Amino acid sequence: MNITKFVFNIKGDERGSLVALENMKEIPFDIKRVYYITDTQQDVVRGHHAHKNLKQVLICVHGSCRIGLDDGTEKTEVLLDKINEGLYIESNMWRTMYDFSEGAVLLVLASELYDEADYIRNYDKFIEYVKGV
Ligand code: T46
Repeated sequence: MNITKFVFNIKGDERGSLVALENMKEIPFDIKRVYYITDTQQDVVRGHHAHKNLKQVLICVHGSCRIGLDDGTEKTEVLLDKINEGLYIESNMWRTMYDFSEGAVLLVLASELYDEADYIRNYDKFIEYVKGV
């Protein structure tokens, strides 16, 4: 499975680090929504769904977590543990997020506004859907 991980520039100096992300530059779409996930315990698994259209970039801006990806044929796992690494997840990809370290903050940049109709939350339906795409 081809996974796209972006590596962003860190504009660091003696004061600390700064990472800047812009539409259609570091991020390959217009960012319409930003959300972040915090306080997820290590034994919790989030996600368990896919999106029909949504594209997202996931960045663990503090701590670490793992992302499980499944395109209906292959499965893989990606570790996010750097403030300047972004995992690009395109549509039609089943995802889980797990193994959150204490205090982890997962930042997500999304190409669309929130739309529950874009979610596929049943794995069998996801497999059926990707076979028909
Ligand atoms: C994804 C992974 C990486 C909203 O009201 N607006 C939003 O923008 C989002 C993302 C969620 N919500 C509501 C819907 C649920 O009542 O927040 C609640 C938790 O959402 P969910 O159970 O979908 O959260 P995760 O962590 O399982 O999945 C989220 C995103 O929903 C999903 O698109 O790709 O993070």
